[in-house]
Amino acid sequence: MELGRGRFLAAAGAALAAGALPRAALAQTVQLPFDNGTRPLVAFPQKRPLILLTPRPPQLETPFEVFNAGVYTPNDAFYVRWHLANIPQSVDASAHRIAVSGAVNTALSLSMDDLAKMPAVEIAAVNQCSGNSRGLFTPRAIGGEWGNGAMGNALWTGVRLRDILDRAGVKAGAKQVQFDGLDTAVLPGTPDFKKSLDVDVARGDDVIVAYAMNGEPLPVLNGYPVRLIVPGWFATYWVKMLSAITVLDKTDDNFWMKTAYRIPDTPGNSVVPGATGYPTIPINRMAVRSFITNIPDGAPFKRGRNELRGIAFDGGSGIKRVELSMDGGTTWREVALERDYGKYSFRRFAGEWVVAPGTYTVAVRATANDGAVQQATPIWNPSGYLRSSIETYKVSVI
Ligand SMILES: Nc1nc2c(c(=O)[nH]1)N[C@H]1C(S)=C(S)[C@@H](COP(=O)(O)O)O[C@H]1N2
Ligand SMILES: [Mo]
Repeated sequence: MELGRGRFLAAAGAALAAGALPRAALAQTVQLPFDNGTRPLVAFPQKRPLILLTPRPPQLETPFEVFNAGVYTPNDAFYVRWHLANIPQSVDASAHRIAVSGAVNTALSLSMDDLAKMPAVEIAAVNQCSGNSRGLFTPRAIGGEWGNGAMGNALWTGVRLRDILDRAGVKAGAKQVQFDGLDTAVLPGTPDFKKSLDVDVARGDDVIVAYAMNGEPLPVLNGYPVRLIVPGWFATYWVKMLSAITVLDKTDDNFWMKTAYRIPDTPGNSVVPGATGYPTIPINRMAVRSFITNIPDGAPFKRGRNELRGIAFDGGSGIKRVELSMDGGTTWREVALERDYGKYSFRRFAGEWVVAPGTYTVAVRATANDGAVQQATPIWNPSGYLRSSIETYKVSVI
């Protein structure tokens, strides 16, 4: 697939780097709810205008109102995050191959046609960046200052990774499975982006090599023609433009596993700012979260009957309960959950509230089927990962 306006990425990148925003971008900005949170809206290929964090590598956030429009995040609104600046601007799917090698009995080179001949599975799953909501960390954490829109929910179609591994035959004693994509670093010193999963995780029922997203080919920026989907786990493992699957007989010690994307192995994965010397582990499953989707922060509300709508999700046990509070979390009221699209999907909810004029702090709290419940006090870690505390919204009723 050719990217429409093939050189747009590079051109937009160069223009933005030079400080000259495309004209369309100047018309509209978004204010994320933290210091230095003013961002332009910029349309990249196959994307509607999204909130620009960085142009090269592209990091684009989904405007939050998109999550109110439907349970699935449309492909053209789906957030984008890449680490390395050399991203193919088009990929010829007919020539694309996934090399399966390492500690296997038979090395494979799989074409898209090969994948099409294997049993297909479909799964609704939330893709959330580890650093989603990092901009809300206090004190601030180092990294891209995302609002809450570095996430999305899609229906993914593909083949089970396990079926691919079984075809190759994983050797006894294998420890991890490593994934690499077509993107490369600009500078020779920058480590290539590779991620690994333990063999038992990689062989899970729901881990798929996906060639469709919401019933369509993946947008190039979301990994066309094929990417890994690890439902319930943070998106750092969801390697895009997947080109190599390597079975390792040891634990992966590449930069992106050993140094980056690690969380404190402490209660709640939280530490006191400035702490050192604590053990860390690779980030893994997502924590339970919920958001209201139909009240932008600070927006006026009408007196009387109002509907509050939102979404909740967790790391794969599914949502058991969602509660709303109009008094900042002193009293809570359970609301109705809408249709269940599966335990990895966004779960929508809706509640009615009759309110008198005044100012309110609306809060939302979800409980997952595994018993985890959102807490009022945010966790903290130096990379700004895993935000999952109760979100609150200031509402004035006039
Ligand atoms: N090939 C490749 N895959 C990648 C990345 C990357 O830099 N290169 N980034 C990962 C991270 S950290 C995130 S958050 C997700 C973002 O997925 P999206 O751009 O489809 O939203 O892609 C993951 N897969
Ligand atoms: Mo990420």
